[in-house]
Amino acid sequence: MNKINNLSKTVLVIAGSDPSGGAGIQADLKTLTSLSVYGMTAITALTEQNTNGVSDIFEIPLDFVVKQINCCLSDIHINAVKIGMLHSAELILAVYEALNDNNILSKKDINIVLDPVMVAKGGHKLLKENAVDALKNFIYKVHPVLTPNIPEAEILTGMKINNLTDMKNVGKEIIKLGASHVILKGGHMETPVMTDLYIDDSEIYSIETKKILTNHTHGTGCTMASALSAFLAKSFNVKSSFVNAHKYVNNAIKTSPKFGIGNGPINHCHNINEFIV
Ligand code: PXL
Repeated sequence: MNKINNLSKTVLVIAGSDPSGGAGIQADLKTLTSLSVYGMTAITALTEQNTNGVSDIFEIPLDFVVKQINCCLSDIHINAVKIGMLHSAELILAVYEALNDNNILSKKDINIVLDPVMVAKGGHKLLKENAVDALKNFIYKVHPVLTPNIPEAEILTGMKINNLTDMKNVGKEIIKLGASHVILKGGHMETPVMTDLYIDDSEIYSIETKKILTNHTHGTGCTMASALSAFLAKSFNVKSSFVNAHKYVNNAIKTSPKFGIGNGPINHCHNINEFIV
């Protein structure tokens, strides 16, 4: 017997495009779909990239990013927002104003996940250096669920991370910057066991996993944030969403399809059953 999947929850993704399909908007939509959540997108930038890295960026004009946000929000209800690549201070402000004008920021039941994307794996800057203050201002005003990796957490706080204690301290500092919750991803640590942290204003919870030795991890950050937004959209609390999203990403890394000659994508479809007619 076929099980019919009734879609009811939706997420608006505000992020950049990765034509090679492993990161950005493409990863977000695959993740949301595989977790049975309806994704909508406002594209902030087109990147020229493949598994070897980003070689160019075309910024979508601000007014057109705002138009994409407005046309979605004026039509279809949303349960969560996922924000990725925001490239400039002007865009960060425009996105804030668009969410505010559409009364999204005052709705307590709509979680906003902000992945503070700064640098692509090959080193290409996805956020201009002079935009970090604007991003901190956004965090202060919006109180998002923030999902930094270690380099991003260091830039946001000006603190250095060398070990797990540093990670915990930096995470608590990011709560002081205004994030409601921090999911601090430990993948950049050179240790055999990798720790990802959940931090709120009263608790630190960690998930440890054996580091998977692979270079097929392109788009794990985007995927983690969109998986979180999917579970939040389904009304899981932030901690349970973290546990579920972590499991989803871990299994996606373990089953990566090994595409491309560089840093390949992960398997966003690992949880989808074969289509049986
Ligand atoms: O993972 C960071 C990221 C976010 N958004 C886009 C990207 C990347 C990394 O390459 O291309 C569009």
